[in-house]
Amino acid sequence: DTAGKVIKCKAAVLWGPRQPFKIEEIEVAPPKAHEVRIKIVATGICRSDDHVLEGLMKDKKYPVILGHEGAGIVESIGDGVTNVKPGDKVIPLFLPYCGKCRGCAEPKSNFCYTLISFCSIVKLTGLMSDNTSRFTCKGQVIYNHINTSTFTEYTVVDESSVVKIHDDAPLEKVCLIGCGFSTGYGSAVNLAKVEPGSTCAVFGLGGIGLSVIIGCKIAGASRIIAIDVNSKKFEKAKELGATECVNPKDYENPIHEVIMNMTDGGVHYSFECIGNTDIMVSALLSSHLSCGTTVIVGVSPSLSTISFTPRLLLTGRTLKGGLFGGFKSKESVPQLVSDLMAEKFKVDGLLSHKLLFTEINKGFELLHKGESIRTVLTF
Ligand code: CND
Ligand code: ZN
Ligand code: ZN
Repeated sequence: DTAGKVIKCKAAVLWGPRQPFKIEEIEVAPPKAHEVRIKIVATGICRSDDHVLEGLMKDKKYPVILGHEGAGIVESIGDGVTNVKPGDKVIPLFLPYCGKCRGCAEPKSNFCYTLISFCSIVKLTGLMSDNTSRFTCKGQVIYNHINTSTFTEYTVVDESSVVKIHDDAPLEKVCLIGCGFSTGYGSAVNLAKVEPGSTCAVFGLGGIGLSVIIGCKIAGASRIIAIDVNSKKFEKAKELGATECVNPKDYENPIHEVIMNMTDGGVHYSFECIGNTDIMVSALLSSHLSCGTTVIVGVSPSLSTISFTPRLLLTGRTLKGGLFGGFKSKESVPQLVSDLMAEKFKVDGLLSHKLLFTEINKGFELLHKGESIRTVLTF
C-alpha cells in the first residue's frame, strides 16, 4: 500500500525550453487535503504542451512535467476528498470546476476561477493551491502544468481538477476527452452553436481542428471547409466530415479571399485551431460580414497581440473564444465518456500513433514533422 507514502516513479521532465524530455526518477509526495494522487494509464500529446516545449509561454516555470490530456486510476486521496476514491477511473481536468466560484455558478460560463490561482491566463504558478509542488527530482522542485501534469507515472491534482468516469471506460481512448476531442467538438457545438445547413471553415487540422470538424458534422453543417498548410491532413479531414480541403500554399491571394470566393461572401462559422495570430484575423475575415461567428480555439504565444479594424465587427460579425470547448469540465467529461462508449461519436480517427511513455520524444518529433494527429503514450 502506497497511500500516505512518497512514491518514486518515472516522469518525463522538461528541464528547460527547446530541450528533449528526460525520463527521470522523481518523488511524488502524498496528496494533501483536497488533493488526489493518480496513476496515469494513458496520455495524449497536445500542441499546448509543445508551446511550452518551444518556450512560447514566457512566464512558464521550468523544470516542469507537462501533459494535460490523460486518464488514469486514483491511487490515494487526501483529507476531505469526497468526489473520487482509490481505484476509480478518472480524467484530470486542465480546466478545473470547483462548483463554488462566480464562473462555476454562471450557467453560461465554464471558466472556473480556481484556474486563476493555478495558472491565470497571464501568470502560471506551476504549483498547488498552497504554493508548493508535489514533485521533486534530484533534490529540486519540479513544477506542474495547469494542475494536471500527465507525463508521469503518478501525478497529484486538486480535487477540482479531477473527475470520476465510467468503470469500463477504455483509458487509451478517453484520455482524448481530457483535451483534444472535447475542446474541438465543444467549440463547434457549444461556442459557435453550429446549426443545420450552415457553412463552416476550420483553420488547422490537428487533433483540435479535426474534432471541430466532427462537431460541425454532428451539428448538421452542410459545408465544412478544412484548411491546412500540410496537405497530408486532408484525407483524415474528409474521413471525419470535411466537404472541401484547401491548402493556402496553392493560392496567390490571401486565404480569406479564397474562402470568401468559395462561399459567396463568407462562412457562418470559422474556427482558428492553430494558435497563429495572423490566422485568427484570416478566420475573422473569412466569416460572413454580418452573421458570421469566429471562434478562437488556438493558444497564441503569451505576449502576442492581434490588431484589426473594429469596423470588421460593426457590420455584425461575432468574435469569441473559449477553453475546453465551453464545457463545464466536471459535469461534462463523465457524460462525454459515456457518450463515447455508447458510440454517439468516435475518437478513433484522431488516434494516429500509440507509443510507450518512454518514447515521448519520438511522439513530439511526429508532431513537429506534421505526421501525427494524436499520439497516445501508454505506461
Ligand atoms: P496541431 O499542431 O496538431 O495542429 C495544428 C495544425 O495547424 C497542423 O496541422 C498545422 O499543419 C496547421 N497549421 C500551422 N500553421 C498553419 C497556417 N499558417 N495555416 C493553416 N494551417 C496551419 O495542434 P492541436 O490540434 O493539438 O492544437 C491546436 C491549437 O489549439 C494549439 O494552439 C493548441 O495550443 C490549442 C489548444 C487550445 C485549447 C483550448 O482549450 N482552447 C486546448 N488545447 C489546445
Ligand atoms: Zn490541449
Ligand atoms: Zn469554480
